[in-house]
Amino acid sequence: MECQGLIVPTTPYEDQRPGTSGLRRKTRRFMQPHYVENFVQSIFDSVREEGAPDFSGETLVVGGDGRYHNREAIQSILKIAAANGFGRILVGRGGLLSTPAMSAVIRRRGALGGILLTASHNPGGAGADFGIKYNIRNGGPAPEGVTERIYAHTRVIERFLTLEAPGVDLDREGTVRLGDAEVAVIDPISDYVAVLGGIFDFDALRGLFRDGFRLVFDAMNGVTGPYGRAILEGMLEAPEGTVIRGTPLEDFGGGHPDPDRRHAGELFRRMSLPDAPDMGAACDGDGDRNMILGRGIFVSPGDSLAVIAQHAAGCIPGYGSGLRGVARSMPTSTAVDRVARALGVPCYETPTGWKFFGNLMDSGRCTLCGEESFGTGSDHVREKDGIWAVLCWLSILAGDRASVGETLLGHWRRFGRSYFQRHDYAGLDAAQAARMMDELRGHVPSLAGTRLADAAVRDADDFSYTDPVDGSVSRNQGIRILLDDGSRIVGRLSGTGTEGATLRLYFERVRPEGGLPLEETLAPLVEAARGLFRIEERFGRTSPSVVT
Ligand code: G16
Repeated sequence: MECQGLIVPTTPYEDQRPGTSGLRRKTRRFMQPHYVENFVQSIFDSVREEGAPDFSGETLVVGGDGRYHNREAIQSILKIAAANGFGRILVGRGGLLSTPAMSAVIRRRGALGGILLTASHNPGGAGADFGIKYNIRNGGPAPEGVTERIYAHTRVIERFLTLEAPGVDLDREGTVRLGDAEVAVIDPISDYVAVLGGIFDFDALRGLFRDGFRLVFDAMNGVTGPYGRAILEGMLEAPEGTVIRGTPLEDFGGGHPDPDRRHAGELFRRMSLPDAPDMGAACDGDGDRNMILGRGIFVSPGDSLAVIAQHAAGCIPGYGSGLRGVARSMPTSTAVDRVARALGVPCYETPTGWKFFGNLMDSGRCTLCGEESFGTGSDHVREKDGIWAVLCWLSILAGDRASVGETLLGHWRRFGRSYFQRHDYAGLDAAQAARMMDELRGHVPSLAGTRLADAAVRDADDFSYTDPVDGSVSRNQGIRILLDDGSRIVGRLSGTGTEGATLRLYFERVRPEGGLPLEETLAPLVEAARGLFRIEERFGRTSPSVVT
């Protein structure tokens, strides 16, 4: 395609600092003139400055979760990337690439990086949310140092480069030229399947379904629909209809594509019926989060990580030689720590955000990682991976010929149980919430040695993390109150919201027995946190907006 290169003058937007996972804002914000262009040009300017001055021999990958504005954003990113000199640009057919599939494509094709259009589990639509995330050469989300440099560029940007050219047909696989760049529209599934094929025994999983195992997989009208159909119903021969809400929709059918009790209500209902399937699972809009259910039983994300770690070497060929280590984000339950101890492998505690796992995996320190926010994954890619987690559970159930409930009970019997809950207070005044965190930061260290919720406070601080690989330090990552009976209260502000502030409070109490009532077991910790955070006094809230 003959195209005219353009240098377009622009002025900075003040609000382009990426959060926990990329830049997330209201879709209408992204639809303002040059909003996408400024951010994308800032990504390229910062990468160029960091030692990749010439993009002509480099590949860039582009794709998204299919939400409203995905295609428009992709068309403009293709032109900016071509104008900035990329030799080759790969884009998922239909503009689709799940977040873990993006990671797989970057790694398999040796790309410089990728640009993902997603606001993950946040709703989609003109009145909802949109996001842009940059992934680096290892396939993982850009670390903080990189996102801060991108942000610095957004503050001073004066121009972006683009081309005057017609749009690329995103629905037809094949190669076209855009200026000097070759743009290839690729199958969004095959690289990802090739990576999973190196880990799982697909024959054994086919055998499970052949023996009548019943799974319901809720794709929540997000990007995993086509992946679920191809992998579960296609390759593994699960019956047609195993995948529900399998068509990606721009507004996710009007719901939040967030795999939890509220938003996957139909799946919960089915799993509580007398003739419920053997297993239920759901993924979020971009396919990196997952939820696992058994008959009438919910597997908490912390337990899911711990169970996968416990069984990986025995049930999943890709981990047959054992795990090098495991990692979890700080608020995530300590269930996996106990498994790591039993396996004799290290367990790392990182701040919230998958990007913190990248260095641990790249340096061979850890194999499995997970977060309380419904994320589990391994070093096969550098993102959390919803369908991978489903295949892990299927492999464990196929290997042990046990149900989800039996597997979980067996785990609790051996390792004890982390009773765990997260309480979210959404839509708080952001300045007031920041003040609260500042006050607590000053106050909590003095709690050490005092008594709280029937136990002594062993330690209390604002979590700070030193990356063991590059020595970078991330401070102010959340208030931790650690009790001497293993219980924990954690409080931090969400980094993914698009309006006001959300306070997340996490409660964990470890007990040897598995069958105690959850709410009652955690009640003393909840009560203590109420006093410490003074939520009612500060915000007039008497109960959380969401309990997970
Ligand atoms: C993102 C990050 C996760 C993080 C989660 C919650 O998930 O990738 O690492 O745990 O946000 O973050 P916060 O508590 O700051 O809202 P996703 O699935 O939204 O990309």
